[in-house]
Amino acid sequence: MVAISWLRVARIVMVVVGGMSAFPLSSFAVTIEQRTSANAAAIQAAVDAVRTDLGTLNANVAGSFPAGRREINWDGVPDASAAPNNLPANFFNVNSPRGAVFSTPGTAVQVSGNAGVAPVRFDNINATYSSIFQTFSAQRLFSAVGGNIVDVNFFVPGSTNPATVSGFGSVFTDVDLANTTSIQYFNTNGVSLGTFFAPTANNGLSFLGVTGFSEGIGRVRITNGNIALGPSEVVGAAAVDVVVMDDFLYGEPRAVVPEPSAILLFATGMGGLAWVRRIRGSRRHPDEETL
Ligand SMILES: [Ca+2]
Ligand SMILES: [Ca+2]
Repeated sequence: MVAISWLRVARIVMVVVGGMSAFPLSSFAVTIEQRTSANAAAIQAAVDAVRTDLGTLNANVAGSFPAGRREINWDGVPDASAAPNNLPANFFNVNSPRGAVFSTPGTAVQVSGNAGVAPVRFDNINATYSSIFQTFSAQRLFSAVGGNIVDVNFFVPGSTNPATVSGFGSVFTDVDLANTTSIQYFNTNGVSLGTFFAPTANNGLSFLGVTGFSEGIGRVRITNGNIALGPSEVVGAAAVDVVVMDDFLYGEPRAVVPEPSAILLFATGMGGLAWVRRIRGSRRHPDEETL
């Protein structure tokens, strides 16, 4: 075990110009907050900075607030929906409406157990895991099962109406390999807005949060390490990196609907086009070529 204190503390403000391979869309500005260390207190400032970017914490109720953010720390999930049981994919849109619905190319998602009830920090899957995973918020963590990818799809909380968020961040634990654990952000058309990597912190906590996109985020894809949790995954093996998640922070999910101003512009444009065609038609000479 390597004791790691401040490996990297960075607040990076990037203005990304379209055409770069990693950022295929038009120009946008992003604010990246990422810090890593071996204890929760050291990433607190980065988490708080992203909280400030996203706005005030909203209540866990149905419907959208005009602004602010939502959070999931997993800790209030009832035992019946925690390890060794899987978490219902829509738990945080139905049981506790926060507009986040999970899917995975694996088999399920799971929240870790509480002491005295079930093995903690995914020891139900591999008894060594509690020695490498720590919590940012005690006691529960979150992971995919049967895979290492989780997709988070956003909805107006408590509904099936698609929504977008203004930014998203996650705490990770035991990120060993650089450029491996990532969050990829997508717009509502499924176009990638960029992939960002979590910093490393062996046996520690990492945080990655990105805000400031020029368009809404309809989904994020979180890749945790390079392999699924499993009973035979050797902890400490150089090529194997198991990673799980703790707190999620994201902007208030807002309905995907055209802005009234956009509708007005579109209607005005169509009306103007029809007017031009009427004028052209009335002035067209019989020999004039038809457009
Ligand atoms: Ca937690
Ligand atoms: Ca790891």
